[in-house]
Amino acid sequence: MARQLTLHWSPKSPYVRKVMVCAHELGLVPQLELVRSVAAMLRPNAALMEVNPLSKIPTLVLPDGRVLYDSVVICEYLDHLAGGTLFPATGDARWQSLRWHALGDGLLDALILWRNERERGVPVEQLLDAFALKADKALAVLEHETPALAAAPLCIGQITVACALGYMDYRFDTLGWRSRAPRLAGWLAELSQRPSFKATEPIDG
Ligand SMILES: N[C@@H](CCC(=O)N[C@@H](CS)C(=O)NCC(=O)O)C(=O)O
Repeated sequence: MARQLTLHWSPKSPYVRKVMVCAHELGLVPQLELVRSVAAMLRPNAALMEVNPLSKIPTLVLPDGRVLYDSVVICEYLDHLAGGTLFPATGDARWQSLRWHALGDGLLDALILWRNERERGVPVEQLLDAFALKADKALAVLEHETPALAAAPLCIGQITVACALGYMDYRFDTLGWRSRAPRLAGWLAELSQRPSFKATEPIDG
């Protein structure tokens, strides 16, 4: 029996979800010990900072004590461990999947900052507008690229884009993005049927 990997985890974090979707796809969930860890920008978590100075989740502690972060590093480590194909090694498929990853992750970063800003007593309207514009433009690109997203074998790119869209549904349900990106919505609906996505839907609590 392989030794346990300890994952600092939360059911709400979209970055953790990326890791968990990869773990499900790769059959590695039984090797993960999930430690519920609270990570909030305004409240650094002293226990978490013992292993990750940035106080962020996901953080993965290996059996020999080495620590990995951030989410894409952990995803690639798991893929390597399982001999998976979620990170195409060469060629156009590699650059395509890494660019989709960057787009999905960048969208997530903007959504998280947007949420923080809108919850401040007096948000800076210019920032709110800028985040909304970036999300809108990212959706337009993804809508245009939906046929390619659907045609490519599942990799870190589609997983990250889908986690970003899932986070939009979770925290920005009033945005109504589906009417602006109907093909993308159809693609997400299909991908969301996979057990890896069903098992990792964000939940409060
Ligand atoms: N780039 C990081 C982002 C991780 C991240 O920001 N996670 C959030 C939770 S969703 C967090 O830990 N926030 C705490 C903080 O920013 O101090 C990754 O991909 O893992």
